[in-house]
Amino acid sequence: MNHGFRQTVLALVVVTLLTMGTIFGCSGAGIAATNLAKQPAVDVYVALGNEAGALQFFPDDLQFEPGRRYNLHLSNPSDQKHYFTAKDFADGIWSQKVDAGNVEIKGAIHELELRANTEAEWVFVPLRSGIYSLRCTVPGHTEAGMVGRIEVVG
Ligand SMILES: [Cu+2]
Repeated sequence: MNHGFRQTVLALVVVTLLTMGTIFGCSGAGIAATNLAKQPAVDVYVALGNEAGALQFFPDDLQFEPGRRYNLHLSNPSDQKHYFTAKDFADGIWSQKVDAGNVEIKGAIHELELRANTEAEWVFVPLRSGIYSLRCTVPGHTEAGMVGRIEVVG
């Protein structure tokens, strides 16, 4: 089985289990989540702004594959707060957790605010492909170009 095919099969299994859970009220989603949680995570690093105060994401173009588990390391090295907002993308993923400071947050996450000089890790599995927009919703930042693109392909 080639890699792409395996991912497709995995994504279908996940969707099927999620659907079964909905229809039968059983723990299909729970089973899927358990299996997905065991995959080693692919590390991805994104900085929100930089020390010089640039209103940009570094990098501003992200690619993920459905069915793979990612650990998105977000950092804000600047002296002002920034948001990582990608609501449509977040609707199509399974969020395992967000680790921020000494707190681990479970459940659906749609938006993260990173205060100056902070870091967070978002562990998730994309479930459906698509092209999504990313932006910082601090007033004026989107307009200044603090936007990005997230592509889930496969
Ligand atoms: Cu910003």
